Amino acid sequence: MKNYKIIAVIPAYNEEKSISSVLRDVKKQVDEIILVDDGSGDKTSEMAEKEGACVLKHLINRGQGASLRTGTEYALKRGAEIIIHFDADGQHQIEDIPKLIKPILKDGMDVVLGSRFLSPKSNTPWLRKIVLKMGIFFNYLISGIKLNDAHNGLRALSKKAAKLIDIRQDRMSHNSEIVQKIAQYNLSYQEVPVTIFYSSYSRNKGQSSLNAFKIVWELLWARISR
Ligand SMILES: Nc1nc2c(ncn2[C@@H]2O[C@H](COP(=O)(O)OP(=O)(O)OP(=O)(O)O)[C@@H](O)[C@H]2O)c(=O)[nH]1
Ligand SMILES: [Mg+2]
Repeated sequence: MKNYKIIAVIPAYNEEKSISSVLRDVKKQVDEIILVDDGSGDKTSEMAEKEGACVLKHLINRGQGASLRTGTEYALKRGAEIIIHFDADGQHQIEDIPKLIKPILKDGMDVVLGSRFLSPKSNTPWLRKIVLKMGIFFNYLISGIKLNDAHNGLRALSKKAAKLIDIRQDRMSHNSEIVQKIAQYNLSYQEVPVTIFYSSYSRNKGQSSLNAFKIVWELLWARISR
């Protein structure tokens, strides 16, 4: 099982408060970590280097989607067989990583998506729950795929899936884009329960619920301007 090279790609924007402990934890579960510093103005990069992560830097802030694209491309160059997308803000749990990897290794799954709604331990705020349920419906409309969660940044991609899913949406719309591309390339997928923990830190830093409108617009625009 351990012959597979597993690389975690961690997008980070001004995460100096959480990054060291996240990296120390993730290191226990993967072979390598690629941290993409998305134009942070704080010590995110320095702290990540201290923890031994391979740090790639965007000179300006480009968004989580662009960071994942940068990191995923490099992970493939480094010979990753499985790529884990993991957030830098401490909301994801390392115990969930083996659950994401298993369906790829055991059943040859292409993509494994984390679902916070399949885990009773997630403490998702009510407004975020409503927005995410709308996101689930939106993803269904654009892809025909009905999931239990939307916009969950914790996922695992096989090498094949990572090569096919070239993320073009720089900001938060990449989550829906990934679902759309799973359908487009007819990739196999599975959802597994993962716990997303909303702390006061992540709530203050995290996304505004109004971003949902921006995501819908960005994806519609991508279709119109194609
Ligand atoms: N906000 C933000 N995060 C970024 C950016 N680039 C990379 N990230 C990283 O992307 C990850 C997710 O960002 P969040 O803003 O927490 O998004 P989220 O977890 O989907 O949303 P919440 O449910 O509100 O926490 C974190 O590890 C961020 O550090 C960026 O431009 N803006
Ligand atoms: Mg977050």
